[in-house]
Amino acid sequence: MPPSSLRVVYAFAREMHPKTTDVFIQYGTAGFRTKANLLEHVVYRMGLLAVIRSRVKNGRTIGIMITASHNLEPDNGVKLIDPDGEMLEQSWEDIATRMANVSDNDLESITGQIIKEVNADMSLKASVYIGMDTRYTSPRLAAAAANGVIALKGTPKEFGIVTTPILHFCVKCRNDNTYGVPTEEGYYEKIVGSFKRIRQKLSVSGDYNTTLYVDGANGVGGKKLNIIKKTLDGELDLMLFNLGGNGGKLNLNCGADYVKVSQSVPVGVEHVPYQRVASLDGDGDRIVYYYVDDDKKMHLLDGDRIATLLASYITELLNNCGANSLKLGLVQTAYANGASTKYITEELKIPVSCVKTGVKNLHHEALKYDIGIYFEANGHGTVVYSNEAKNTLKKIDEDGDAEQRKSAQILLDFINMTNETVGDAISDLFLVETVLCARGQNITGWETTYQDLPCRQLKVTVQDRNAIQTTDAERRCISPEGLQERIDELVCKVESGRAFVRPSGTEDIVRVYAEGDTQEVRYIQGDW
Ligand code: G16
Repeated sequence: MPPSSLRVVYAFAREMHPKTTDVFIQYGTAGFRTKANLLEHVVYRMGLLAVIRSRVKNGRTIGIMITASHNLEPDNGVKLIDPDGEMLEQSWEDIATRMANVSDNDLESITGQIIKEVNADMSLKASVYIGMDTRYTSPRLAAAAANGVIALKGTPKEFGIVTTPILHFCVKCRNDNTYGVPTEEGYYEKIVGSFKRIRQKLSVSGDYNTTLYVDGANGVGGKKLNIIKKTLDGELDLMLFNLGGNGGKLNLNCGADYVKVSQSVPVGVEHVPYQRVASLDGDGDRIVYYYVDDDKKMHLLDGDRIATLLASYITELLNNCGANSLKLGLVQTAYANGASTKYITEELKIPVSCVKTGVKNLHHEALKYDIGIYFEANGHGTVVYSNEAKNTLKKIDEDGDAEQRKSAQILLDFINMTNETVGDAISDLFLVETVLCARGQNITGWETTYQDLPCRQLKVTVQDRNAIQTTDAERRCISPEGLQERIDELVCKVESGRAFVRPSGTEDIVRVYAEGDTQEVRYIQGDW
């Protein structure tokens, strides 16, 4: 594409997606997120950037997802997906921020500069997959993204309403056809197909029952489960709630984030004592489980619990098939409950690392292991498996004895059922249900593995959240001066106490986390 053609970049911007605000916007924990009416120019520019990125990657497909995931309906957002289905490479986040904030008048020249800096060959083909969540502002933004792609002569392909993980999956498959077929049907075939295959190898026994209640957060995840439900052949009986009808609002008093942060049951779900419920978030990339007891008390089984459940089951299968040489590790963030970390290191004897919030950070750390399990406590996570791990298991499936082969086959199906590109509520749901079924376990059995330390999370609105800066995987605060000392003073009075503050990268707030040996501690300390 000759440089003179870049004029069209400005023309599209001015005529169709002008920048109408001077509010600075930054590529945060999961892309750009803010009020939907401030985003159209940003999304258009991400269409441009996706084409440049595709050309830098020799024409491999890049993804653009329009979503603000767990945020409430008035917000929206956009994130880019790299060719392997992973989040955008972090060194490009600054480029994205530069491009999003420049004036319309300077857009043409900045685009030209960026093309030079990243050495993009603009004569190559470029392919961009675009997906969106169920927000009413999403179609308009998806159209802006497609216009950005067209302005730089790339080829957009629109997937309509999909979960974020489905789009990640399709991008990966488009660039690596050994992973699967890059369509929504291809996703169901791989994930749900593996679930059904594995279930036929396991008999439903013990305390496990096949009924699962689901809180769909009035978002896309529940809608997709409604499609899947009809194909499960009785292997799992899904009772779906919060599917977006009856005036239910996206993520409002429901969904995984609400359940985890408020530690309350969502509205819109029928509650039967001891019935396990899976709660998804708005774009289907997070999941937590819970149940209520006879006293209507909610018991939460969050991302830490899912991580430990999967880690212990995979370890068991590895032992059974004699593949103990494979290195398995778990990745968490500062939000991980201290009791879970203790259980993983002392009982499961699995190495744990702690990284900054954001699945992009956890994912890369997990890739250092042959089998890396990563979960944020908020229910965002998955498992990644190295080629070495996959090949070892395939070899055992060919050469091992009957017992070893059986475990290797289950593990190979388990791998196939995992969306390795990113945290995926639907894939995680099938993984959890598989483990519970294999163990004949109900949700209270799962809960007894360890006891969470009582914890509390708050959102605090401040004038400038970026005044707070952190270090040590966000566990310590280095600015403003004196804040960490004050936290330390309070925490040292509490048995098993731990607390930290950090600015959110998805909402205009500061997050505060604290845990201690009893829930009452928060009252002793006063204003929690
Ligand atoms: C996104 C990220 C998660 C992160 C969450 C909250 O989730 O993908 O990794 O934990 O935001 O981030 P923060 O605390 O910086 O606001 P989602 O589900 O909203 O995409």
